[in-house]
Amino acid sequence: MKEHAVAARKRLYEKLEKKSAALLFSGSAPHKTNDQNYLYTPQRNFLYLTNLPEENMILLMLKGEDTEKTHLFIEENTEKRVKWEGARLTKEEAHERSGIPSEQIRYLDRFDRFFASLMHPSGRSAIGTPPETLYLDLSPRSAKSRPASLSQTEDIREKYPELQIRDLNSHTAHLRMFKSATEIEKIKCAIEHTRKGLLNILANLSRRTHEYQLQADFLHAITLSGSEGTSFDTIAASGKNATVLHYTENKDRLDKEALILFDLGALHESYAADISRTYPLSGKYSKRQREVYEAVLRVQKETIEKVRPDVTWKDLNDFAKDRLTKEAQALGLLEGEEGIEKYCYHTIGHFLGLDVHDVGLYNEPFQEGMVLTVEPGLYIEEEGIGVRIEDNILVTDKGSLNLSASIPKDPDEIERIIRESS
Ligand SMILES: [Mn+2]
Repeated sequence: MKEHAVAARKRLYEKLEKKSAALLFSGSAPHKTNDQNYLYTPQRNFLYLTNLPEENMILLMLKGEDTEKTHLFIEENTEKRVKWEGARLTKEEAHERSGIPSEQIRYLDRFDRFFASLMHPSGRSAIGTPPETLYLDLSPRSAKSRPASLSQTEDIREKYPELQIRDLNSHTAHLRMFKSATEIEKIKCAIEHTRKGLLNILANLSRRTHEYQLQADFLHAITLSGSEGTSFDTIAASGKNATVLHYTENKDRLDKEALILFDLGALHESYAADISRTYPLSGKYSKRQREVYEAVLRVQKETIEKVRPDVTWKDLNDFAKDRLTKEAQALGLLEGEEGIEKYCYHTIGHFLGLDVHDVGLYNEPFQEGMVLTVEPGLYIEEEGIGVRIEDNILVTDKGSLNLSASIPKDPDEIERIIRESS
């Protein structure tokens, strides 16, 4: 994984302008209540470039006329911190994990002075050519929120208004679209945890009474399997709840006649799986439930077949929408060609990686090494039926590979597994 980070930095340097600096922060856990914080989630671009999943670090990548030098700033271990929170990585450990030379790793309190001498070099302390361009991660978390790195660099931008600020994100998004063999292995591990979680759900399906219990069955199994947790809030949506796309309350009592839709995933070393399956709570799909389920399954399989290099997201979305329209007509939901948005109100999929909805250039044709989800659904509110089936697909040189093919989705197999475990 160290090799992966070294290679990622090398590829990023190729994209940066000469006489520039890229500045990335690892972030810190947001405050929750009183003296508690939320669990820390590593800032994804920082993690990608360093392999260091730790709070309060700064990465500074300097590109001169013909030099490239990476500097890292880390927190110093204090006796109190070691006793209360555990030890931070030492310089040597940070070097081991990131491949950044030890002599270029300093403590955080040195950062301001270091940056000042970079900008205003004077003989002895000259670090290199002063950068003219400063790349920051300017991807906003939402339309309303301000990118975190803007706040974190306020001071720098005030002191050095001559620095031209550029967004690093289009470059990192482009790099992160293509998964290395190491990354694909991690996604496969995340999928394997998820498979065990879903099998544990199936094994307990007939004896649970509430949605949250099945959510717990999933968490239990993936934790035992070695996953550090879920890649997003588990959706365990029975009956009509399945028609709410991001239903995560999981509080309702289970109606044995209903279907339950799970959209969930485990993490493996910060890489995500994202799988959806829809099971019959009675252990057997009713005639109508099976009709709808098989319609979605056909569309899903045919859409996966379409994934190959040079196909675009638009091609895939258009294809799936046409197929869903035909299926909705056959199910008696639609009469003409219009109106599928009533029964399927999301797009067919997204890139998958360090982020569940991973970064990437959604207008570019697929190429080998990309990983994406294919997840058609039909949501019939008036019938209390919501079905979504989602797999994780790797684009290969000539076609694609379904990385989650081992997670059962055939309706007969699902019924058999429930029957055998009840
Ligand atoms: Mn998804």
